[in-house]
Amino acid sequence: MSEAEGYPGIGRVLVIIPTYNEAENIRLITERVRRAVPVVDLLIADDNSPDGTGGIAAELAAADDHVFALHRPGKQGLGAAYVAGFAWAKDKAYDVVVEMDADGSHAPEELPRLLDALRAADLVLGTRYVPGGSVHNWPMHRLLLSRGGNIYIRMALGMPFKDATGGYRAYRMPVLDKIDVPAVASQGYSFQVELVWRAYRQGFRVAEVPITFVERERGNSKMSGNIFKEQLLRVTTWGLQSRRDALLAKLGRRQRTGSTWP
Ligand SMILES: Nc1nc2c(ncn2[C@@H]2O[C@H](COP(=O)(O)OP(=O)(O)OP(=O)(O)O)[C@@H](O)[C@H]2O)c(=O)[nH]1
Ligand SMILES: [Mg+2]
Repeated sequence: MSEAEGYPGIGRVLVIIPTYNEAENIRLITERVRRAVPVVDLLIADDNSPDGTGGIAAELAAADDHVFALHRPGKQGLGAAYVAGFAWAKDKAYDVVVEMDADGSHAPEELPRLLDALRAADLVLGTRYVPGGSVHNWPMHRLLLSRGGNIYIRMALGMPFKDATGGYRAYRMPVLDKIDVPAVASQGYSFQVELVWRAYRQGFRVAEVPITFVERERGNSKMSGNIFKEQLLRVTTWGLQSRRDALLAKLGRRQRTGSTWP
């Protein structure tokens, strides 16, 4: 298959890496992506990082025609950076978009596993919590928070997925078209949850593949207590809304048919 046709059976793939103060990581992750899957393109979406990540991204883009940089005016959160990156991908007619962190937590060497699974799916989630998946160098409290959060999400939303908060995934473009990305209100981890939730409700095929998640070794985390609270609040609201909608639909059906059977 020629390079112009992209990844075999999948098409043209854009990996989006949002960055905020990732000067210590961005070169290495770019090299790793380019080496692991030479056929994909890469977009670094930087929020005018004070540590100069944007300048490094511009250098990397100038040196390699598979690498692009999107310079944004200031820190607006992970979700907003992805929304802008998705629009960029749509404009350039990519078939598939991949989300990946800059800090090395998501191994580019595992990207073929996600892309291969996308041949039989519309959205592939890289999942820490299935057999073969793992988390390295996380303190126990962080692991418990993440696993507990995912159990809560499964119960509240009735989705079967083991890792709805993860940020290593591959979307076919029609999924992003259909789920009205600009309307996604969440930031933080709930941005990731909201995207799966919207795709699942639209009936898209969602697959999970195991990944090896490694905690960042360099640079600072942007995770905060507020991000966790946002997730809890939003997931609870969506869960209640969806139960209300299901109930109203059932009542409407009964009224129409005159049936009193559930
Ligand atoms: N453009 C942009 N990128 C961001 C923003 N916040 C976080 N990121 C990037 O999003 C990715 C994930 O952020 P992290 O700080 O690693 O969040 P985390 O993985 O929950 O935290 P750690 O476990 O400490 O790594 C990284 O590539 C960040 O640079 C933001 O406001 N704007
Ligand atoms: Mg991280």
